[in-house]
Amino acid sequence: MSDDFKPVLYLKEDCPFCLKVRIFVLESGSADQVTVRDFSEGTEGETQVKSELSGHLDKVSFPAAQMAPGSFINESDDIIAKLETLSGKQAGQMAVYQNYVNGAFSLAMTLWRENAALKQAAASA
Ligand SMILES: N[C@@H](CCC(=O)N[C@@H](CS)C(=O)NCC(=O)O)C(=O)O
Repeated sequence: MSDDFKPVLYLKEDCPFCLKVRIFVLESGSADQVTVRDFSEGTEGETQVKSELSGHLDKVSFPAAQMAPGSFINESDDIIAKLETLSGKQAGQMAVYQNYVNGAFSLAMTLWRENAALKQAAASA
C-alpha cells in the first residue's frame, strides 16, 4: 500500500448521512488525513463518482469511502467507526457531532419515516 494514500470520502451535497461524516471530519481535526470527493445530485460529478464506485459496492449509497486502495465501504456509521480509528477521536466525545445526530439528524429521520408511512397509507387508500 502506498504511504501517500489518504482515505477518500465520497460525499453528496444535502445528504444528512454525509453531513454526519463531514461534521466528524471537521470536529476531529482530521480534514488533512482524508480526501473529500464532493458532488451534487444531477451533476457530471455524481455520474463519475457513481461509475467509479459501482464495481466496488453491492449497492452504491452515500456517504461512501475508499479506506485503503481498492477497499470500499458505505454506511455512515461504519465510515465514522473507521475514521475514529484513523483520527484517534471518539464521536461520542464530540459536542457538535452529538448535537447534530441527536437533534437535526434524528428529526430528519423521524420526518422521513412519517412521510414514508403517510405515502404508503395514501397509496393503499
Ligand atoms: N444507512 C445509510 C443511508 C444512506 C442513504 O440513504 N444515502 C442516500 C443519500 S442521503 C443515498 O445514497 N441515496 C442514493 C443516491 O443518492 O444515489 C447510511 O447511513 O449511510
